[in-house]
Amino acid sequence: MRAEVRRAVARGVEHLTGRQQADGAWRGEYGGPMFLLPMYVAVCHAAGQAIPEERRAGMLRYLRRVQNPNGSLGLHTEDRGGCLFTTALGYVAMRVLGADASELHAARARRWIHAQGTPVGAASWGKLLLATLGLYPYDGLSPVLPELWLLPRALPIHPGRLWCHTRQVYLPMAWLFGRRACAPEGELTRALRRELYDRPWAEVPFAAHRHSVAACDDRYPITRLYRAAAELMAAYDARHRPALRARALDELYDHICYEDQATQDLDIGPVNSVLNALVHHFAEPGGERFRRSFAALEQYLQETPEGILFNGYNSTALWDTAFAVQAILASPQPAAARAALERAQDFIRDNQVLDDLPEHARYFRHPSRGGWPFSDRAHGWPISDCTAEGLKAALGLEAWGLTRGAVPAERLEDASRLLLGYQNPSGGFATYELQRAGAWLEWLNPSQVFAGIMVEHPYVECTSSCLQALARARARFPGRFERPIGRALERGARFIRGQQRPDGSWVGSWAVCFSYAAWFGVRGLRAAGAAPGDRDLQRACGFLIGKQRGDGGFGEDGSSCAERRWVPAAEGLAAQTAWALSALVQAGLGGTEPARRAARFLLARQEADGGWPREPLVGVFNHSTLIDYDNYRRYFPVWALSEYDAALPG
Ligand code: LAN
Repeated sequence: MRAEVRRAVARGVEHLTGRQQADGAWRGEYGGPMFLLPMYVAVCHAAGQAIPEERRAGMLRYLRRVQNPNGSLGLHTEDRGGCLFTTALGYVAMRVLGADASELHAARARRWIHAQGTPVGAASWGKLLLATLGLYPYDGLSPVLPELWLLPRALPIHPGRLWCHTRQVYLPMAWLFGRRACAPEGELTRALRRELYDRPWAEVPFAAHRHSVAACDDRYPITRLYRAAAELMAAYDARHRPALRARALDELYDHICYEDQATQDLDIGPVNSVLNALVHHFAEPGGERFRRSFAALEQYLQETPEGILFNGYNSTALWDTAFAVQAILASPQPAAARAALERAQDFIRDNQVLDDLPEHARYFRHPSRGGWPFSDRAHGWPISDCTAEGLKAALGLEAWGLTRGAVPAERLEDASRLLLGYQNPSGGFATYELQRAGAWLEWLNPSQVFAGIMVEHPYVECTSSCLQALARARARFPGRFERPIGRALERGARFIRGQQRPDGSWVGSWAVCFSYAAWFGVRGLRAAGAAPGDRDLQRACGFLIGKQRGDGGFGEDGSSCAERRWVPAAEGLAAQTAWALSALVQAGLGGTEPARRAARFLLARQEADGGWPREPLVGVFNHSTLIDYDNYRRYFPVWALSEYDAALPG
């Protein structure tokens, strides 16, 4: 078997290196969420930006391709039931892109929208976007008050304490809401008003639908607390003082411009990048800020065989590259890919963030110096686990002997210090920032379709990555961080153990789901010093082995994340099997039958070109939304098989 495994790894590495890009990075398709492309098209329409013919065709092709047989669009491409928020926006997008109302796909979508009760039941983000297009009146919305940004910073409900993605999305939303920003009414507006609703526009009782939500969109129902807060805010909004509103809007605009500047107009994510462009259009139509902001959206668009999609981030470059490097370094013959590793090292080195942002505290930004982002330096928002995986890859390359292009020692130290600063009092690590408010703020989540978006939470995945990186940093700089890293490892391990469920599993948050979290849980504890025979590691393996399929593979369905339990997939998947296999090996079970069977499964699934087949989406965010990590099926099997090989006796 050993020879077979080695051949598979060699072919897998060759496949990987063949897909490396000229700048040394790997980047994967990052589609999945179904609200992104329609939001982009909405902005083009509101801002009067014509979409070139070829592109319009590509976008239409994509929308039709992902449309469900029942006519709906899902919250993500594999959500077969459908979602009114995305279907309503998707329908508008189809029409803006030139589809006739009578055309088959549009007619089907419209029928489905009507069957769900029309957009009065769309989740809140959908209503707000429709409002900016004149397709839903602002008085039918739950308020997004700009004045919240003027509250004293010490208050737990100040927006500066929100999870950065939510903060950055509700920032332009509050501006649009406060301004009642609305595109001028045209022929298409009037047609869409007729098509979307079941009675004449003037007769729809929108104000009574402020909290209405169709069953398909009511995935995380708003709480009574939020409803009460929304009613209070609506009462205030009806009597707001114009001078205070104007001051609040200025404050928001200042934060929006800061975010644009800090990210070269890319903005932290796909949603605020689209919304910020919309804000600039309404603030100064055709102005320089709009031009730059709108131009930056190009970087999110991607042409694929299925049509043109809007990616969930400006790229996956750093994350993919850090993992690809570690997978190749784990292989028996990294030298076969030496040139690829050198180029990857250049990319990793050149995309570390070197400095803190000016006035970062005033703009609620955590320090950045020494961090790595998910994508690249231009984007510039460092993340705890991206910093950790970047650091691990950098240290691995240096240790393997690539010293000429290595990340300078003081920057490795900066990264280590930044990592130490990300640890929360609980011992756990969150994503971009420290926890700034209690988890109770989730009770005020207005989104209806996402969970866990209000504040930072500590995650097993992030914690594990950070512990692994810190353990390596301690070895790299003897005596330098001995005490703080020692303490951090102890506290982090306690957090990971505390998160383990009685059945030995951990719930994953950023990929599907238990196999991903097991991979991190086991590696994190090992890095913090747990021996292979550790009871919690063995419990984790017991859980995994109980889920192994007859063919040796592991497969969990995307719904596992929302349901918080292992829902078996139709078949075993390469990435998930790789995570499980690697966890077994790291816990000392590499020589056992379950590990052998998992390895066999991966060997059998490998394709002639050395890669693994495209499979259902394995990425996720906020419990509900699946997202594509297209390269996971390329490097994780190589990595796991390499570890399996190294653990084989003899
Ligand atoms: C991402 C992408 C990267 C991802 C990892 C680094 C892989 C993870 O380990 C930590 C969380 C993080 C940073 C992450 C969080 C949620 C994001 C930003 C996304 C999945 C990409 C898109 C998504 C974002 C929230 C989409 C917009 C929707 C909102 C509810 C604001």
